[in-house]
Amino acid sequence: MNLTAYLQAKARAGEAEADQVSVILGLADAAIKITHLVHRNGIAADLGSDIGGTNSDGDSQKALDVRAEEIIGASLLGRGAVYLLSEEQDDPVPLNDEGSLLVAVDPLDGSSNISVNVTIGTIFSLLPAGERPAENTLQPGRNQLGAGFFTYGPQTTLIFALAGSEDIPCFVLDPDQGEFVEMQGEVRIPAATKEFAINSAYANHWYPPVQRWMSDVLQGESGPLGKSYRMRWVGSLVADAWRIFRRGGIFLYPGDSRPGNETGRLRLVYEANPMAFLAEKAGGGASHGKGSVLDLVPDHLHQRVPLIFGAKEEVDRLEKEHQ
Ligand code: FBP
Repeated sequence: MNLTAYLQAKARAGEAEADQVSVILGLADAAIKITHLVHRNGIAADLGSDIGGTNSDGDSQKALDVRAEEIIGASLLGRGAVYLLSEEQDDPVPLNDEGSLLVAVDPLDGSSNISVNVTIGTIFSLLPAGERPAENTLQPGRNQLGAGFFTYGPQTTLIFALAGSEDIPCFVLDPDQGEFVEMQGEVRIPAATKEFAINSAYANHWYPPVQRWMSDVLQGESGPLGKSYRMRWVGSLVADAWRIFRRGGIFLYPGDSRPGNETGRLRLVYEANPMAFLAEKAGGGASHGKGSVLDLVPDHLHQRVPLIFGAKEEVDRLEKEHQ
């Protein structure tokens, strides 16, 4: 089944609102255009090169960060979203006069991987616009009406979930037909895992709870957890997350003692909330160490948060270490 047919069926079943269908189809159009750019990277220009600017978080912007955001903004015109909240912008960007949604995006996640042909992606979150959309931009992730992400890698893929539906469908872009088609297999994150994702280069900066957890993990079969683990770290949240939603695992980007990283690196609104929404729907956990990410009320749009998500047993173990 293709994405359009899938969403139309969900709308008929009362599991998706018209604006949600329209916005996801708009984002899918944008993802097809971004895929085309990614496939042409290095032919006319290096889209991973710095363009000299920084975004509101102080990150240097790559050419593709900017192009991806422009494409997404254009693809959402006339599609039921009032504002675009973007990791690349200080303030909400007006989209349409009418609509029931706010759309938060990380237009291009994994910027450091653009130039080296490693999977990157686009993350999105749908929030209710309410009566006064401009005053409604700082909502907890629990309010999300839908969330998901695209990966641009060996394949362009899409995973999303809607608040009104139990399903977590995955789609792959069929390059012959130029449309997203549904993939086989149910998305469920197993409670137990032997695979973790963390950038261990920062181990000496981690706080004691994560250091204790990692020490147990690294002791393998002879340690308290009695099993040997594998490590994976792509350096693109979308790529590590896709793997976890397809085959399980645990992801951590904790806070650490590096200046500016005390509360983590990933953004609550653009990165952590969408992943947490999907993880909880998929039977996994999503925590900032001391509770669910989805219960945090952002105090500003670019707030950073420690993020732990995936296998429930490991999320619970990490929360115990934080008590
Ligand atoms: P960008 O917002 O610059 O794309 O960075 C986000 C991110 O790439 C995540 O996707 C990834 O998990 C993390 O940064 C990698 O960070 P580090 O380089 O510290 O391992």
